[in-house]
Amino acid sequence: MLIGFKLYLITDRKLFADSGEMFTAVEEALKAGVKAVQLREKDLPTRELLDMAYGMRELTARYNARLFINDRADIALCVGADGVHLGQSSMTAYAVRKVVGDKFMIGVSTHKLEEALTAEKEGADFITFGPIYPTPSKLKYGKPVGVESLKKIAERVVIPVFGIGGIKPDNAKEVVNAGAYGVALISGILGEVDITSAAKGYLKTLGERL
Ligand code: 3NM
Repeated sequence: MLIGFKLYLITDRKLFADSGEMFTAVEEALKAGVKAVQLREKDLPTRELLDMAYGMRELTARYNARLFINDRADIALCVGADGVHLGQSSMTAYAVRKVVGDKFMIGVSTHKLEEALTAEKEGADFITFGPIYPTPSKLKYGKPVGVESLKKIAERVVIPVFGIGGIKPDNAKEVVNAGAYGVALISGILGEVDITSAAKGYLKTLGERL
């Protein structure tokens, strides 16, 4: 399947005073040319997450951008998202693929080769691999895996690999040079004061049309 984006923006409403501010920031990134957003608000009660997912679906659709919902295939299907992004404790890609069509995209977070190979075998359309570099919340994601291990992963899997974790303007090129198809990030865009220029910078590095 053609993925159609190389820059994968992930949300974190805790970077903002409220979720309205986060929507404004995501819209700025979409205006700058971001074509894929993952709604990742893991601690929200289901009903609130559903409401937010409807809102994000409406927003991303206006900019012809793909929407993924973290972990919750059910919510992704309910709001008409383009796909789900599964973690290592989520349902398996295999279980989800059995009940969704081929058009519904499945991304999987991986942190070692074995997880990457399993995700591919089970029908994932793409994976994230990381954390490549130290991240603001480093304890949550484990020790940085580095670009050398990214290189090994990219050589072994056929599906697109997005580098994730601590990706910033000065290291994005290195991630791509190591064989990543694209980059996934939170703070590199949503943590910036000038979201437009941050997003455009990554899109340019990735060779995306602006
Ligand atoms: N997943 P930032 S690292 C959500 O390694 C996430 O799977 C990771 O945030 C993984 O771009 C990470 O601000 C955090 O470093 C990404």
